[in-house]
Amino acid sequence: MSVNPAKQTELESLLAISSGLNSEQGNERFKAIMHQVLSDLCQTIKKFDISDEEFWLAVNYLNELGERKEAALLAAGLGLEHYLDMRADEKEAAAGQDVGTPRTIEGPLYVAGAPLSQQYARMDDGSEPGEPMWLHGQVRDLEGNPVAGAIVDIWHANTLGGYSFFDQSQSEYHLRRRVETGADGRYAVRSIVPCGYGCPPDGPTQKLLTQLGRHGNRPAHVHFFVSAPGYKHLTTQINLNGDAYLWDDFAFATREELIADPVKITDEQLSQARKINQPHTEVSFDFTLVDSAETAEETRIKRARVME
Ligand code: MBD
Ligand code: FE
Repeated sequence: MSVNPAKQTELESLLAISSGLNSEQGNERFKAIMHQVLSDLCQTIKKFDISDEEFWLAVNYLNELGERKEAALLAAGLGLEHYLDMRADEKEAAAGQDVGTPRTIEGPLYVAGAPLSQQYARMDDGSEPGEPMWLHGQVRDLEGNPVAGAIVDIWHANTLGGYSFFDQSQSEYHLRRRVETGADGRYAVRSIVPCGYGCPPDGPTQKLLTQLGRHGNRPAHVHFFVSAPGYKHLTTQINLNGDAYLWDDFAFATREELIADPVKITDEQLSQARKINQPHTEVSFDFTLVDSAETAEETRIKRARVME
């Protein structure tokens, strides 16, 4: 791209050169995006008459964010990850495509490679005295037929809102399992009822949210990747009804169709059949997958993930 310096202000010339517009090398799309971002930033600096002190505070904040590995957490908290979902929903609606179970954000706490088993798994290691949870359901297609061989990849927090791997006090892959559905499309796991998540109170994400007058809490929830050959990959979560943060999620992931009602089970025979042998909480959730002829749609989007 060529730049005519005669027709530009000093700022325009600076931004054109700093984003490589006068270079033959580099990536054109990236240059155009950087040029927009830098222009917007300079406009903001001017509009708010940002002081040097404020500017360097912001630069140092980025370093803190990186040091604490919280950039993806902040992206969720600022609603940007949810905005990606809004755009994906919009595109599907505009194309008149079928939708099954709605998507919602993955969040920053997935770990790939959880143990895989058939139809059933126990997710907790028995080390916590939490309320036992029987979480189960069926994976179906748009016609309501069971989807066999679907992989239901499940992860959730413990009773303190912590996720294994990120919370080093938990055992490896604690509360993380993959279950493959059988001919009936069903999955079932025994686990413990999760508690809601809160951002690290001493971290940069919470620091920013506090400046916005916001909290950094999420309602109790369970994450899912659901995938099967011939179907569009689904990234979603369920939120447990009754949580105070159900409609006040700092990450904007709650959707009407994704709320699950926890049911208290006191029936002894049922508890024994599930080998829980005590009163527990049942959570039922079925998934509807949309068929796809494009194999690229069968897999989750590419993003940096632990163990992947
Ligand atoms: C979580 O558990 C989560 O799901 C998201 C989106 C952000 C922070 C913690
Ligand atoms: Fe989560």
